[in-house]
Amino acid sequence: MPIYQTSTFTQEDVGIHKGFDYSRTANPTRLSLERCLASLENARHGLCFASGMAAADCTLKLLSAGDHVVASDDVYGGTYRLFEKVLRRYGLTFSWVDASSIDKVAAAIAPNTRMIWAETPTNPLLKLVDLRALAELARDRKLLLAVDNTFASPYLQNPLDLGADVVVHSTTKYIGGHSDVVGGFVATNREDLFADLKFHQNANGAVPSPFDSFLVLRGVKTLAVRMREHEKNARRVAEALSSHPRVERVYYPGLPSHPQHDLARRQMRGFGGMVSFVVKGDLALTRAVARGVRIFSLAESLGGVESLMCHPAVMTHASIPKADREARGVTDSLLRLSCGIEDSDDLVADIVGALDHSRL
Ligand code: P1T
Repeated sequence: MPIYQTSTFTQEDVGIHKGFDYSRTANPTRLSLERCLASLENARHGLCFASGMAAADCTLKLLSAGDHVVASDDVYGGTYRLFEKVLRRYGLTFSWVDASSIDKVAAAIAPNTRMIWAETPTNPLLKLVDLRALAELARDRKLLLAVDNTFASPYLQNPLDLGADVVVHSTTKYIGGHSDVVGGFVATNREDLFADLKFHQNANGAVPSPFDSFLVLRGVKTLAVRMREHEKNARRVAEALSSHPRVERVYYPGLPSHPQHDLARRQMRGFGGMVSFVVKGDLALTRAVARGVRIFSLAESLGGVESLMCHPAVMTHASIPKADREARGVTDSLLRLSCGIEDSDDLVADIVGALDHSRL
């Protein structure tokens, strides 16, 4: 697909265009990406955005002032910030619950609840939400179910097939895959929701450029091969961390010790490339481990070909109040790894070396 680097399109006559009139509304390169990503999510409709947050924001525009959302409590810090610090000002309210328990989600539903928002696996604790069970609850209670599928990618999980109404992605991550573009995506099978989302996409205008759409299209061509390598490396790293004396706990859905390992096997086609772990020690020791890695780069984001390490409490999840964050398990001793596609032995040696040699 070429890059249609144009803002506008000549028209045949007044009010008669040739399929495209203005690039905020629609652009051929973006449309090609929207169709491609929709097909990967088995969706009839897809819409692309300038970022994952813009995609989430547009999804929440399906609601109106006075509506309530039940959201999974372990989410990307920016999602929490958007919901609590922006959308609350416009009259939406949110309850944060551990959505790995369907009973807790059900108990949080109020008369004005309109949507359930879930991430699975969650960022950064890799908790799972049973999407079939959640979809059944949402159907029974006539609520929309929106799922942020960024951590799994469409290669490993398709929430619409499991009953979700809307699936959301940060294409910045696995879909783009090369840490060179920021983008977002929303898909649905429902005509009414698509019409509303499309209206808001055009009204808000948080759309990706033609060049960024091209970059994501190019990145997604290798999604399958990258995901297999990410997973192979994550598994090796998770196993090595599990037996390290300086590690208190490892979060990885592919480990049989993960409390929802069976659900991961049923719901996903693999376990993904993200691993989080708790260092036995305080913030100072955890920082020392982060300083000790050479192949993992210390950076926010995930899902690119290069391995990244992040300290959620100080970096990606800093916008969540400390007490809330710690109650959810995002402590000062937690580190998150996005395992890239480098050599597995190199990655294991890097992280084990950093743990072995870290000094205060
Ligand atoms: O960064 P952006 O493309 O706007 O996507 C936001 C977003 C949405 N959903 C999930 C699950 C995410 O992880 C993110 C972005 N996350 C990071 C930047 C991070 O390091 O966790």
